[in-house]
Amino acid sequence: MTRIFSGVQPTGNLHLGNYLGAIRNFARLQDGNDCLYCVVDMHAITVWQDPAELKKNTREVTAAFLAAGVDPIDNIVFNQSQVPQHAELAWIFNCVARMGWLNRMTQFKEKAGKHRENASVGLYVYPNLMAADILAYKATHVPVGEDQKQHLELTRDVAQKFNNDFGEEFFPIVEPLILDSAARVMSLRDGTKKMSKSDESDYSRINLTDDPETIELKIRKARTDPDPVPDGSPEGGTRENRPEAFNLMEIFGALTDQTIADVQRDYGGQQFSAFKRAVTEVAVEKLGPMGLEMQRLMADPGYVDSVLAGGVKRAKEIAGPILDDVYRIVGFLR
Ligand code: AQP
Repeated sequence: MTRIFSGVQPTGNLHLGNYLGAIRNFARLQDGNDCLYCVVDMHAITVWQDPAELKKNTREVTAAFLAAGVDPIDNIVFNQSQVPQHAELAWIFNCVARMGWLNRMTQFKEKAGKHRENASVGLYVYPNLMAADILAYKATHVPVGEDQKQHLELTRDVAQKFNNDFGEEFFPIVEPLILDSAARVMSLRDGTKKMSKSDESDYSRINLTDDPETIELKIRKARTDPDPVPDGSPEGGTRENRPEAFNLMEIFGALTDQTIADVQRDYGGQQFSAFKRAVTEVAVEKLGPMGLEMQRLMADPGYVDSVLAGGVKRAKEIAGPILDDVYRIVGFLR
């Protein structure tokens, strides 16, 4: 059986990119696989989080999983901090991973930026916690976007080194799950930057809780150029020279399960004003019901918390014995 682990950080402003790049696929992967879907609150605090907001955002991500169709009975839905084995295994991995490996992580460099000396130590060792998230369950597959490939490679290196150091094939060497349906969604204001929770401009993203009027406004205001929708001909341009145009086409394609070629065939040569109306219609149709369901769930925090508590119990049942074995292998007295 394939065991899949994936997580989303409760850092607020869940958006269309999180949905098309990750959460939508959670529901698609659940059939026939053993899936753990985690709200990674310990990753979130590697940068400052307001405590009250963190609680709210943790429930919001859980609500998004459920509203997107993840079944919490078939799958394990939980938040990371309630399962102590994540932190325990991360410490072991802090002692397995090498400084040189972490120094090469491009996401740390991007997130820490010029203020490297002021970044938290947690942000630096984030990839070790991610390795622990996956290996505490001996997960075999992780759905990853382009941005997480390097971290997954580190998970493989950590598993391999642990196995070599202790002379036991204990951890599996996890495989990336590259999904055709996982889209990379770019900012509505700048087609060269990914749509992101932390972008200062709310107009750069469509939030999963936006109402239809807001979705319409954001798509209408989305940056494009004066040329018509690319039609696939050389004159129509490329993703490189028309990133915003291609981003809107990719969003439309992802929401309707069509390829760029399909979108070009149907809309190529039309004015963007007309195409934006089509994008709005499909975005409202797909996201509207989900946003409402998220709001309904958010209004019932007791229920959301009970889903997490059920997931936590099941997650501990898997991770507990694995950590016992790790401690035994390492030589800790039990
Ligand atoms: N723009 C995107 N397009 C496609 N997939 C995306 N993901 C994020 N942005 C896009 C995917 O969503 C999942 C959860 O991401 P995360 O919460 O762990 O954090 P992130 O990747 O750092 O997301 P953000 O929105 O960019 O947050 P900030 O601004 O806080 O850094 C992941 O599978 C991710 O690939």
